[in-house]
Amino acid sequence: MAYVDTEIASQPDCWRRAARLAAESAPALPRHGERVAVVGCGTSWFMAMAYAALRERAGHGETDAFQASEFPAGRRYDRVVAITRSGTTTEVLDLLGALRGQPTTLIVGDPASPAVALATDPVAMPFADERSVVQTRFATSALALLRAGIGEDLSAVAADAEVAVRAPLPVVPDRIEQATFLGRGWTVGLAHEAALKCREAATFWAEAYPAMDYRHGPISIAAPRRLVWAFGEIPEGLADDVAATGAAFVHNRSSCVYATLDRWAAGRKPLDPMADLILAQRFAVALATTRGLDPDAPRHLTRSVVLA
Ligand code: F1P
Repeated sequence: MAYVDTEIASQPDCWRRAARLAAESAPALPRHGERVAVVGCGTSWFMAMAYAALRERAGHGETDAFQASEFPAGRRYDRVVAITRSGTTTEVLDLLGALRGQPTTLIVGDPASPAVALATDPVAMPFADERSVVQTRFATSALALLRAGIGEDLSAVAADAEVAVRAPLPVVPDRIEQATFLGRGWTVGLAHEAALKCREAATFWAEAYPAMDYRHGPISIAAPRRLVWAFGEIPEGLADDVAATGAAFVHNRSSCVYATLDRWAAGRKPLDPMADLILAQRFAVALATTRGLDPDAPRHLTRSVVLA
């Protein structure tokens, strides 16, 4: 069994711990009304995107997300939140160094990492750190912590995660040759993360777009034996448009492939999109297995990118 399997399965407990940690570390998290930027690289950037959309939608204040290297130098925020599992990613360390003297929250997996000393308000989540290079539980636990920090009750979300770690997958990996993930609002970040999991764990061709943009070109890729998987709300008519291409369509709220899952969810549906992401993580690992790959050890990738 790969490390990533165990790490994926532990997400329900990790999310509950993250929610408790949010209460304990409230002074370190963004305050109501603050103008906030959230940064990270790779998976951590995608979690930043999801949190930024959720926080702003919840009315807690303007919130932007940036890949750490693309932070607009000179722009002032009340607080910058950096997400990094390793605490060693060069672009994140460089940015925290450049922001010295300003309020910075760090959500980090390794409390002994160099990022900790660079932030004014570090929040460590060693319980969610991982052995696999491919991130799963740290990313979702960081998002769980941040969601709890804007007042969301994570208990139902963690219960959805219990379903998602055990339920049958909504699609059989070996019949699929390409996947496109879609989202709207905060689930755009989840869609990017799902696609990254397929690329990292399984060297599999996967793309991600805001759902409304899908018909502006990316739909040309859709075909039989290809997959479109949407998180959260979807635009009206999208399911029909995908069906007309012959591609498989997976969606928590409208797809017949979720019929089995609904039984597992004991009538509680739809699953929270973060639990839906667990299914996509498991899909990526299943793809890797189908292709004879070790999902813990992605090609050309290390635990973090440390630049010379
Ligand atoms: C960021 C990251 C990961 C990616 C790979 C390289 O790491 O880009 O998302 O999967 O492991 O590093 P971190 O800053 O969150 O440690």
